[in-house]
Amino acid sequence: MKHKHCFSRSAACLAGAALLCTAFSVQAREYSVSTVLSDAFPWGEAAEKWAELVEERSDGAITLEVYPDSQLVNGDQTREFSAMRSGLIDMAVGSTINWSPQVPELNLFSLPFLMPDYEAVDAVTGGEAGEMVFDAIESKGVVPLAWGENGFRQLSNSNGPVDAPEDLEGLKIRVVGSPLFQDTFEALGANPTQMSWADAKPALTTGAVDGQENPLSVFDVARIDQAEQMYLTRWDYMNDPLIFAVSERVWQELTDEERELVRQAAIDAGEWEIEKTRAEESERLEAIKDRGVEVVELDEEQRDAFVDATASVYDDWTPEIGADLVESAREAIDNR
Ligand code: X2X
Repeated sequence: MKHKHCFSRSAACLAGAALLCTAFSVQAREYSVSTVLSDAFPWGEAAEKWAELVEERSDGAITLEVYPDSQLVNGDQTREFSAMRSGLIDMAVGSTINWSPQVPELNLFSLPFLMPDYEAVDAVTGGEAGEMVFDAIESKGVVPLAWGENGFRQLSNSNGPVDAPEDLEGLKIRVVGSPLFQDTFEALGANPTQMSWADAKPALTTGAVDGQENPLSVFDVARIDQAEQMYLTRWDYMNDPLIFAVSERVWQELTDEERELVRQAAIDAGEWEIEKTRAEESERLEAIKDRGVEVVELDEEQRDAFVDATASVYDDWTPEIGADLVESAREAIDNR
């Protein structure tokens, strides 16, 4: 956190009441916000929106400075949560995937084909399961405030159309640094390689890997098609929610009123970003198709083959995530 003494917009300062200014100087506080993606992507836009709302509503007393590209953790996005916990990072808008090595409950969202549609996502994040996830984060020394969304993750590769697990046989797929993804892609017969986002595009461009998985917005903005990824399978196999959070140290510094302000701004920024991300999906898909990418849509039978092939992931990961949490999420989805 940085202090900006006697912030310029203070009317007292402008009136030249120097003494008053010293006596009542409002120390504008600046906090760092870490993100993996910049504001060229919905993810970074969510963080910028949060910053904008906090600055506006606190009349400049609190400012948030967004640091994209995982730069505060030298590109290693799986260290973001620990850095927030230890107070190196003040705040973050982070992915459940990247924080899952430290918070096993977050693997819930990566269970393959758990959430079939947006209603399912909202039922999980907005219900008891979402609260359980937030409690798990809080018990690790980070204060979660609101949800955002990176989106449903889709599969791309440079080899050919994928509409059955057999098509993935032996393909080298870049996955995020979370062991669950390793298991999912091994169950599908692929050859997964964990690497950071910073390393992903070079690895795709050089052909070190054949494929990757990310939401349409990421594929579109990062121009993954330029990295030979001309086949995309829309399989909606997992939704990647984002979480707005604050380190415990910073939270302790805030007054009750400020906490409420920061929390409400996160909720509003998250809702704004989720709506925008979802509304943009169809344009993104068109843009991707216009660039010549062959898009495969799965019918029910084809989708079921992927569901069956990845069923073992549930056996291995449910104890890790917590059977109660998985059950609560399933109930929420069934009753959505
Ligand atoms: O690394 C990725 O694939 C990304 C950008 O989607 C995440 O940070 C989870």
